[in-house]
Amino acid sequence: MQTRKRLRIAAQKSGRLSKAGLDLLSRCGLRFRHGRDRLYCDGENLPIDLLLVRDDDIPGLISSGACDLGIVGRNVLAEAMADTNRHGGLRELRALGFARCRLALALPQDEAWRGPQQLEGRRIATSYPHLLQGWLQRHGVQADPVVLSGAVEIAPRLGSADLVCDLVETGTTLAANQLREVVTLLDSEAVLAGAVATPENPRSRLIERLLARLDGVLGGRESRLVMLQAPRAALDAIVALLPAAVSPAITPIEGQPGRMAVQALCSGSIDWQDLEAMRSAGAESLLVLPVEKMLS
Ligand code: PRT
Ligand code: ZN
Repeated sequence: MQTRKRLRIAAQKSGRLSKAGLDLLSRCGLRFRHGRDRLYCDGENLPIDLLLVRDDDIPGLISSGACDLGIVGRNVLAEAMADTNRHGGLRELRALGFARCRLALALPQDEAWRGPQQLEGRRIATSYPHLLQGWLQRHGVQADPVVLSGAVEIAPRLGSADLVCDLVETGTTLAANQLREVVTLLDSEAVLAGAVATPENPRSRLIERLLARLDGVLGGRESRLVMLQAPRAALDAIVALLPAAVSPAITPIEGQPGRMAVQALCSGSIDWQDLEAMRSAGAESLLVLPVEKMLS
C-alpha cells in the first residue's frame, strides 16, 4: 500500500454524510469522474480518487490501508477506534461541522434518572458496544449491552432491552418510542479520518496539500472580510469594534488626505449591531463579504 501513488478518499455512497461530504471535497477543488458503478471515481484534476461506500466500512478501509482518508461520523470512527482488536492506527484529522448529533443513553420516559449505578445489570440496546462499554467501565458499572445494527429505539418496547444507547439529533425518534435522553456519551459530527502518519508514505505531501485546502474552506466558513473607510483619527475605536479581527490592513485613500481604507478578516458572525457601532464610531462604506477560500 505504501507504493500506491494516488490518494484514495472514502465517502458515504448515500445517506446523511454524502451530499455535504462531496460538496466539501468539491470546494477543496477536487473533481471526480463518476464511474458507471458509482463506487470508484477517478480524480480528474489531481491524483486523488474517491471510493463511495457504506459509512460503517470507512474506518476498516483506512486501517487496512485500502484508503488514506475518509469522511465519516465521529461516532463511527470513535467506535472503531475503541475496538482496538480490529482497528489500529486511526485518527481524527479534522472536524467538518455537519451531521451533528450525539450518542446518548435514553431511559423509558416514566423512569427517573438517578445516575450511572442505576444501569447495573440492565440490558442496553446499542449499535456502539465499544463506546458504551468504555463509558460503563469509566463509571464502574457492569451492564449487558444488546448489540443491534438498527431500530435500536424500539428494543425497550419489544422487551429485548431496558434502555438504549443511540444517536440523537432532534430527539423526535426517542420521544416517539417513549424514551427520554439522560446522558450524552459522545458529541458527534462528520469528521475527516485518516491513518496515523508514517514518514515513508509517498502520499503524505498530497494529504498535507489537501488538509491545507480543507482548512482554507473550513476557516473561510467561519470568517468574514470587512471593508470600510474612516478618518484616521477614528481608526483605533473602529478597529477595537471589529470582532476577532486578524491584523487589519490599513491604507491611505488616494486624493483624500486623512481618510483611510480598512480591510480586516474577522472570525465569527458580524451582525447589524456591530456595523452600526462602527458607523457611529466614524466608519463609512461598510462591506461584509463571505470568504470562499483561504490560503496563508
Ligand atoms: O447506508 P449507510 O450504512 O452508509 O448509512 P447509515 O444508515 O448507517 O447512516 P446515516 O446516513 O443514517 O447516518 C450517517 C451519520 O450521520 C451517522 O453515523 C451520524 O454520524 C450522522 N447523523 C446525524 C445521524 C443523525 N444525525 C441522526 N439523527 N445518524 C443517525 N440519526 C438517526 C437517529 O439515530 C434517529 O434514529 O436518525 C433518527 C432521527 O433522529 P432524531 O433525534 O432527529 O429523531
Ligand atoms: Zn451505516
